[in-house]
Amino acid sequence: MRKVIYLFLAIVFSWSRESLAQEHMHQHDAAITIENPWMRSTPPRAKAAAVYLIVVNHGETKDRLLSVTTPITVEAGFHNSVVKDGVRVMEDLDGIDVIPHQPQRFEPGGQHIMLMGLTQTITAGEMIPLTLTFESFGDIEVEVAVLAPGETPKKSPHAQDHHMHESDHSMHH
Ligand SMILES: [Cu+2]
Repeated sequence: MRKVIYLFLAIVFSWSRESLAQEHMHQHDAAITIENPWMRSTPPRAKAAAVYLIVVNHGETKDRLLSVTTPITVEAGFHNSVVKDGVRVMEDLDGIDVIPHQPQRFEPGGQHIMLMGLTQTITAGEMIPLTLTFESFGDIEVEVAVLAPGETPKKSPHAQDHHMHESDHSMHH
């Protein structure tokens, strides 16, 4: 029951935030943009999934990414994937600074957005709504593209051309 109430609140919240986000777009002329949000489809009964994207600050002042929410889970946060004593572990990040003209990448094998407590399977082709909250800029709403296993994300202007590791993601949570 508690879960149902939280989910309901999350949905109401995302609705009211949508109108706020639109106002922000006008006020700030999109000083911060989100490029190429994507995630993998999940296997049945998966409890967690990672979302990848790039945050670009086109402005002249530092901002900070504070939180992330989605109507499909009651719990979402930022993680960093690091190797400790030869074992890959997830570290919680409570916020991420977004420096002007230094794109912040959330990508496989590095920092990522973690959706936890999944109650549904996420299918390739779906678009998952996600709200990113910044200290100064406020909220940005994005639609996360769900890719099938093996499908490569499209290149965004700030994407790095390096080797991606996704395998580390199947084992945590
Ligand atoms: Cu994680």
